[in-house]
Amino acid sequence: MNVTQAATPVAAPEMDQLCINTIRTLSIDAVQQAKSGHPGTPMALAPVVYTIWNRVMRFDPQDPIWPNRDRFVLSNGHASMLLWSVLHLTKTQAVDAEYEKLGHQSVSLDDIRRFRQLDSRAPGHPEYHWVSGVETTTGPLGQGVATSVGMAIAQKWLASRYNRPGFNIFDYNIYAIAGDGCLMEGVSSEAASLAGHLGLDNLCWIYDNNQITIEGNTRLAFTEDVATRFIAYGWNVLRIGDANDIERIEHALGVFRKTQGRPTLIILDSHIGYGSPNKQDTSAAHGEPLGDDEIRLCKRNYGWPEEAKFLVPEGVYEHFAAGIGARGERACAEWKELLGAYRAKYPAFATEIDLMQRRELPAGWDRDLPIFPADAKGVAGRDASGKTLNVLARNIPWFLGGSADLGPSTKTLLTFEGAGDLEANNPGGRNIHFGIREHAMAAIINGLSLSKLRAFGSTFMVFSDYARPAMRLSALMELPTIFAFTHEAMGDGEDGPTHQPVEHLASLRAIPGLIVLRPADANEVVEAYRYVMQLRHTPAVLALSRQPLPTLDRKKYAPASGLAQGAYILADAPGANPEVILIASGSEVSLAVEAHEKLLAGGIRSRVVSLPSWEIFDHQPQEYRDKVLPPGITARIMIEQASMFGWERYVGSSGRMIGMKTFGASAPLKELLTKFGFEPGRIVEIAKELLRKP
Ligand SMILES: Cc1ncc(C[n+]2csc(CCOP(=O)(O)OP(=O)(O)O)c2C)c(N)n1
Ligand SMILES: [Mg+2]
Repeated sequence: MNVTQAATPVAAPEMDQLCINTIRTLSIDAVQQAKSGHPGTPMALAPVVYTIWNRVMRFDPQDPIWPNRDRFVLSNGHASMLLWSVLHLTKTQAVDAEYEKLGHQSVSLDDIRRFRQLDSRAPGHPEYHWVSGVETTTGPLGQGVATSVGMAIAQKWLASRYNRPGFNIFDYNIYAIAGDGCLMEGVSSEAASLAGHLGLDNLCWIYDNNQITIEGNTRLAFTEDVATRFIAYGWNVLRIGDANDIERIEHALGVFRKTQGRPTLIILDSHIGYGSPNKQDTSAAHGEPLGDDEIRLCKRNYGWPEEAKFLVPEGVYEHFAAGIGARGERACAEWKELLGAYRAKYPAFATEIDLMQRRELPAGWDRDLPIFPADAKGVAGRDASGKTLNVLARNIPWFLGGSADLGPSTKTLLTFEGAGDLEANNPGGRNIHFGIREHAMAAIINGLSLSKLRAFGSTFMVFSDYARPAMRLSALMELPTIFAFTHEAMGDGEDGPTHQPVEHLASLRAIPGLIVLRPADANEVVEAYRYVMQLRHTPAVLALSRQPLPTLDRKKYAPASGLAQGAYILADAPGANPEVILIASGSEVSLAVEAHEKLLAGGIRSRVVSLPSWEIFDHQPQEYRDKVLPPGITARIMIEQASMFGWERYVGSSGRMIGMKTFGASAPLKELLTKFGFEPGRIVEIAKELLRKP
């Protein structure tokens, strides 16, 4: 039976309770209808979500991308029905990728009825980009809270650069809800440690301490003292013993807002499946529909009409409109007025804010980018990157980043006048010291990017594995994040197999929507950054060499700007009529060029294709791709110091590959190149074999 339009329940509890129970029952009904989902946690957390949204948060449902809004992150993303319920009940409006309002609700009641179904704006987990009002994609536990640290760093950074006396342009807070799973995951520990170090007092995590996860009670695997851990991190820790006590919750949130110099953790003791006589406090309430009989019992407990489904009682929408709706609208309007006055007084800063919000770049962003002269000795990819990053960061005030304690080696330190270190007492610094926390680094970069800052992170390529789950979310969220990974092959020779990435390029190339670029020389590094900086909705990895790579003579060979096509003909056979094609990326391009010269001298018509990016090349028109790699020429050799996985697509079944099948070895690079066959002579030999020439 469908009684959405039913009148207010007879024994109407007070309005707060009615709203809370609306969130609970929408969640229960949606999960039941979908025959899948997670009802228990929304039932338990409806009061805290209600309190944050309707009593505390400054968020304007009419303008969900207002830059100074408070952020709400549901890190336990499986409880997504909490978010769909509040987005619906607050009538939050939909906005498109171009930041235009679409004139309809972000989440309709129909979407909720179609929870977890194709095209519904109420998917299984919160999806940034898909549903307006979702601040970050969550579901992989721990990511949301880690990302929220990036959001908090961003707020402090924005405040530091743009706020002026009488103009608090950025003074928002970040609220994140986390479950046991989020706090068990390592990434949240990394992020919490850094948040404590940076004294992020704009950040409040609410820990749903229900002592239940999927396998049962947390006694099974999680008996640490979370409060003591967070106190040790330097957080303020509050505790609420009853998740239904909204006055206490509101009070604790007030304490958070008054706390200075440290983040706040509110430990909220809750009962998963609250109100369910047979499932409350059991893992059975976590991840499956309650079933019709149990739902009736729950509704009876809530004083709800037992047969009603997807019921939004009279007065509920109005109560949200009078709470968050009115408060948010007022705050947003006041802010827009403030920004108007600010614009008159600080026009240049206001322009920056405008540009940043639309992910655009300031005029002259690429001025003074270096041009490297031909040089056989060459420049290391990481050095060219460092020079380029410094120019870009000087030109783009809101471009910032850092590395996981490898800055001196990855050359990502910003050294120009005024760049500064981002620290608790200098929140406007441009160098972020993430510490040896690659996973949190990537999640924090996501948080910075979600806050519209342009952010980069860096470590050795081999440790990209430690950052990968958050990078995957970067791609899923279509964020223009930048990962500068150095020591991208065997250049780290003596450090040996633990430091020599092999499968990393292949595994990063496998992430949909992530652009991977492995530049061949210093000028390709510059072009790679030029390309990447212009991306507005795409993350990118730059794979950079540790060792110097010859700077190719661009008068003799094709210009590095060809990189923007993903692959280009660097050196060609006479008459553009090759019989063999050498395809390479990064450090192997110059080997291919050497081999090419030898082949030409021996009367063999070869072509060298520099292929720094599969993803970009694959997006070129067929005609261009066929020009670079003519289908008729099947004698092809690929050379890359990495797993060959996937290269067949360019090499074909008649071609050959020189790549890595093992984890490398510990030795000087020169010896490794000989051992593993990365030598021009070998390329020449294989070319002759392929062409059956002596
Ligand atoms: C990284 C990661 N590992 C595993 C899962 C699968 N998973 C989803 S919810 C859950 C249990 C979470 O327990 P808790 O955070 O306490 O949530 P509660 O059931 O209390 O809401 C697990 C293991 C996941 N979503 N993400
Ligand atoms: Mg739990």
